[in-house]
Amino acid sequence: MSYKTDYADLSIVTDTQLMLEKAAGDQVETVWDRFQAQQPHCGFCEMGLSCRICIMGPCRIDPFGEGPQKGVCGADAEIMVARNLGRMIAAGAASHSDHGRDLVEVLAKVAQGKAPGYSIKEPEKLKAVAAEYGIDSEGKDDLAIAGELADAMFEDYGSRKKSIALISRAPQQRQELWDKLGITPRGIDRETSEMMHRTHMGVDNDWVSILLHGMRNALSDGWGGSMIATEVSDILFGIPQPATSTVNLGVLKDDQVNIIVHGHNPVVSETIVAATQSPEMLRLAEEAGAKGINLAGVCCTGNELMMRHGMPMAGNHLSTELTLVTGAVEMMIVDYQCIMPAISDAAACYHTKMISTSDKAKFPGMEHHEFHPENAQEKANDLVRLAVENFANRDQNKVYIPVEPQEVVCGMSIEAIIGALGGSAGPLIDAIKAGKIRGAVGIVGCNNPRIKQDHGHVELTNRLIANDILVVDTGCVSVAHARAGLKTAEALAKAGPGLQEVCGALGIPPVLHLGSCVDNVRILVLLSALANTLGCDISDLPVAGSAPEWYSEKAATIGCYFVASGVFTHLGPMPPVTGSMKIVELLTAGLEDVVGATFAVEPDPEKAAEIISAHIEKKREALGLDSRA
Ligand code: BF8
Repeated sequence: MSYKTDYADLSIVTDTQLMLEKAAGDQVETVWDRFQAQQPHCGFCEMGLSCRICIMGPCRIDPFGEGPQKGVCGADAEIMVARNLGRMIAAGAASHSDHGRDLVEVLAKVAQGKAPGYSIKEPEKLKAVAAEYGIDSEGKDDLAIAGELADAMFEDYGSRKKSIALISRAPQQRQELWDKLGITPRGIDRETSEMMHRTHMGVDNDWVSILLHGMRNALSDGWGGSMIATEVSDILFGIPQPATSTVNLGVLKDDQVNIIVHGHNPVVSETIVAATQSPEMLRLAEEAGAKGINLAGVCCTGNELMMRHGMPMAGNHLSTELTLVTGAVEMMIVDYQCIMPAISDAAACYHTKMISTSDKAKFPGMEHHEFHPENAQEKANDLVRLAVENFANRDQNKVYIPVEPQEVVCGMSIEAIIGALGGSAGPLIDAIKAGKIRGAVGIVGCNNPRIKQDHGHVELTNRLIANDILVVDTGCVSVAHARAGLKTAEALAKAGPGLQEVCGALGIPPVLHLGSCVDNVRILVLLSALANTLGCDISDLPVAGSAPEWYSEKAATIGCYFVASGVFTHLGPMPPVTGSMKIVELLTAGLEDVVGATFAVEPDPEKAAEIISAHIEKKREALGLDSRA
């Protein structure tokens, strides 16, 4: 069924190339087949010039000026592009922030003693975050503090505050700038809801005004919903610490029960970890003829488990179907986000049981086992038992595990990075000032079949580290870098002399794993700490963000909160904005005078590395540091 035999054109990843060949032989359709079937994509949609917000339409605007220049309501290109981008940001913010809310609900249930299987793993962090919300922990037990913190966080989602709590972590001048621009996020749900309102026909028809609110909406995610998701995950499940693990399809075991967790929220997968380690389940697995139970992750749920438990990662976004094509997976358990609705079609060609767990994320071809804080522990045991029973249905003739696993250093939370630096950001700042490290780049986001899988990430990173630029990663990029061996001590050989010296002395690789996509907020926290220590704003730092293979609305939101926070941000694929050159100009140049940072779009990673390096040198010069500009 696969349309192309030269799989090296689709991915730089050896296991992907080999599995695509097996998929073709097994008649399994993949995301690349469906991508090909969609060609050519709609040019109006690619430019942001189509609108289906109301049913006077759908409408489109002719980019060549010959056909209609306005929708039925009168929306011109600027309004149409801005409305579409605004709704994209709202969807991304809603996704991350609803994930955060689910964690706060677990925190509240833990406080009430109604969530067996969950507990407060980090009481010190609980107290520290509670203090940021103005909660006095004196004389209170952990559960009482957890209850008050959950209530305070729920308030951040509402309409009663002038600003959300955790923006106080941003440098003072950044907070003042947001106030001046009128983009300080007031409530997490409020900003998303307001974006949907503003972009209804006949509300906000000033494209600048829509896009400014887009930044406020994105900030409500970055300094709100996503930040809450990360902090509560740390409180409930532990602050990640450096560990070694393994990555790629080689992490699957042909003689064990293989369970894959997929999605984003660790609420379900954490209970699965515990269940797979229980003596009862291990005994059942042995009775079924398996040598053990092997739990591995894909996408951001995988990142959450890798960060906190050193669990192996089988792959990233474009590898999710191929994980099943190994024929070695007894069960895939999904929560939500980035789970392709077609994934069960791949599972149907093998014995894999597909399980959905969230009331808000149901899929064709999956058995639904709904998890709640009250029943999660019990449900996790039920599912692992079902997976073990399914081992008997595996057809070993269909099993193909194509490669050996690659080692990776993971678990670099901010706390862990500061620990590796000896207790403060001082040594990192000294290395930047001395020019041994020129700057740092957060490379984040997805895979997208528009770009050869992992090529955008790995090529860019190779060039940056060779140029003495430290790289931190999250999301699907973290798997790309890990698969390419960039998160090992050996990868230092690829780094420039300064980066090699500093990372070598600290015993860390040149590329650091910061976690899942909500964990991009760890980058915001680190940048705030650096800016506060240097007495400058985030926009003054020699740093950048990059999403070389992004696909998701969530990634669009992340890009917007990076830029609104003052971080110059590179994108590989072009967002759907080229229908309005005024908006392209604003995003790639005009925003510099507004928030001190812009976007740059460049699909070629070699050129992107040059753009990013030049930006970093320019910032060094402005700070009075030595510059290669
Ligand atoms: O939140 S990097 S493909 S898995 S959207 Fe999705 Fe993109 Fe992967 Fe994680 Ni993030």
